[in-house]
This record gives sequence, structure tokens and C-alpha cells, in this order.
Amino acid sequence: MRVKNFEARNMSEAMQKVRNELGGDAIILSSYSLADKVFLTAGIDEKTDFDFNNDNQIKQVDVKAHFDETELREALEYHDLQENVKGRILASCREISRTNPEISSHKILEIALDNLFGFSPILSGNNKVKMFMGTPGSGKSTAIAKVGTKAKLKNLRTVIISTDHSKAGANKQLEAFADILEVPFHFFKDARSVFDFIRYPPVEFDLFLIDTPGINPFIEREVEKIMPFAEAIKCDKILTLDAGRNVLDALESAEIFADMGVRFLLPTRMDLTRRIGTVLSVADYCKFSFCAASIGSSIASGLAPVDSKSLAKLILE
Ligand SMILES: Nc1nc2c(ncn2[C@@H]2O[C@H](COP(=O)(O)OP(=O)(O)OP(=O)(O)O)[C@@H](O)[C@H]2O)c(=O)[nH]1
Ligand SMILES: [Mg+2]
Repeated sequence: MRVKNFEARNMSEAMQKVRNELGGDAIILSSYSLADKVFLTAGIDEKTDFDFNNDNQIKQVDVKAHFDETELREALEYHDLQENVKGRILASCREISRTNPEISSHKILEIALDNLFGFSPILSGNNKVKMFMGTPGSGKSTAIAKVGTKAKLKNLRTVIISTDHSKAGANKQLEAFADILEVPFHFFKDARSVFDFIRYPPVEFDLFLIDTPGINPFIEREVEKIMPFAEAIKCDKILTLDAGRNVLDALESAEIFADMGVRFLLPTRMDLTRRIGTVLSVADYCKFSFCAASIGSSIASGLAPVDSKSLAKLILE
């Protein structure tokens, strides 16, 4: 990673400097204000693909000349995938290797994952309204802060909207973050107000990031808390899911969010998780597309893109 320090009069100017020098894919590693100045350290990963390991000990994947089914089966078993997902991945790999016997196991898995899963990078879609949903503490607000940082680097005019009135002080952290980023922050209690704001914004925005209260999807009255927002607002609905959750609980919970219109998956706490069976099983079962992954608690550490290459690497390492 190439790392550089920046000094500016305010956060906007600092972000502009980062963008100019390191480009829109840079991540903010740390920032602080001192005597009317903002000091910021940013970095850019010069590898082409992202590795979810944060320990800088990225192992090279052994690229074999032929498809090794036993190795792949063992890897999928380690990751604790649901039987049917495992079966589909193995069948797809077998088929790809039959028609392309010369390519490596790693490449075969990559193609199979591309065929079986959807990948839709979070800032690449057409819908400029994104709603983050999930269970309490699943990482919604943190993910919004990270996406907001990325959007700022890409010069997108962003607004953060909270609908979370579930507990006192629920919005303090997000509001403080929006302040640092110099991004407008609004809090609305009801779906109609959010709808009107998006329809008739006071100024033009390229991106609306909507936070929702964490809910227990197994309790109907909790689901009813966010249902009006989900129904009223046409947007990309993103589920934040703790990657370390028990697979069956995660599947049942995700299905309820899918019924509310969620189509995208943003696994969180990938840094604390070695097995990605829950994440793959949920994406497969609910037909969610991966939009990014959260790989640490720090806002600065950003979001990792998820694609078939990074997933294949995680599975085979
Ligand atoms: N290690 C790690 N911690 C994370 C990650 N994402 C979020 N966290 C931490 O998880 C905790 C909860 O994150 P929040 O973003 O507040 O979760 P939330 O879904 O907004 O929570 P509620 O609004 O209370 O429902 C915080 O302490 C975060 O710092 C991650 O990818 N890795
Ligand atoms: Mg929150």
C-alpha cells in the first residue's frame, strides 16, 4: 500500500488533495484536526484485488494446472457451506473443468462463483438511494460511514439520512461522522418525510445513504418499525450481516429482510471471521448480490470490494 500524509484547512480540501494525488479508490487511514487544520493519512492499495486479511500476511494461492476436486471439497467443508450450495459450486467447477481442462483450480472456482453469485459494487449501480438494514449491531451505521467516505473521494454529493429513533443518542455517532466529512445529515421519523426529501431535495445529491434502526426480524412489531420505510422508498436495499453468525439463523433472518425488498448483501466483521459459509449460503439462498464487505471497525479502513476473485482466494487459502 502506498501511504501519504495530507494537511489542509478543512476536510473537503483534504479529501480533494487525496483524490488528486491517490485517486478515488484511496482509503483514509487516520485523520485529526489541530489548530484549524485537518491532518489526514491516506493510502492506496496497489494490488489489483483485495484480500480480507488485515494482517498483511497474504499468502499466494497455489495455482495448479488442473482442477483438484478433493482440495476444493475440503476447502468448502472448512468454510461450512450449506450442502446444496457446496454441491452447486462443485458441480459448476466440474463442468467448467470438463470444457476447459487446461485452466487452474483457482480460475475454475472464480468462473463458477461468477456464474452462481451476483456482484454489484456499491457505488456502481444506477440507484442513487441506498438503504441499510439489518439486525442490531450488524454494522449498518459503520458501513454508511465507510460508503460516505468512499463517495466523498469520488466527489459524489452525498447526504446521510437517519430514520433510527429506536434509542436515545442513536444518531450521535453518525451525525458526528457526517460533520467530519462535511456531508449533510438529516433525521426523519417517518417514511413520508424521507420520501419527500428524496423527491424534492433542497439541493442536488448524487447519493442518499439511509440508516434504519436495527431490528429483530423474528419479532413482528420490530419488522413493522422499518416496513413503512422499505415500502415507501424505491432504493437499493442492503443487508448488513455479521459474517460470523450461525448459518441457519442468518438464513431465516435474511429471508425476512429479502421479503422487505433487500437485494444486496454487505457482510460485516469479515476481519473476525475465518469461515465464509454463512455469507455464501445467505447470498445463494436469498439471491443477494454482494456489494462490498466490511473488514474492520475503523471507518478509515474502508470497505473491501467483493468479487469472484476475492471470494475464490478466501475459499482456497
Ligand atoms: N471488527 C469489526 N467491527 C465492526 C465492523 N463493522 C462494525 N463493527 C463494530 O460493530 C459495532 C456495531 O456497529 P454499528 O455500525 O454501530 O452497528 P449498527 O448496525 O448501526 O447498530 P445499531 O444501530 O445499534 O443497530 C461497532 O462497535 C462497530 O465498530 C467490522 O467489519 N469489523
Ligand atoms: Mg446504527
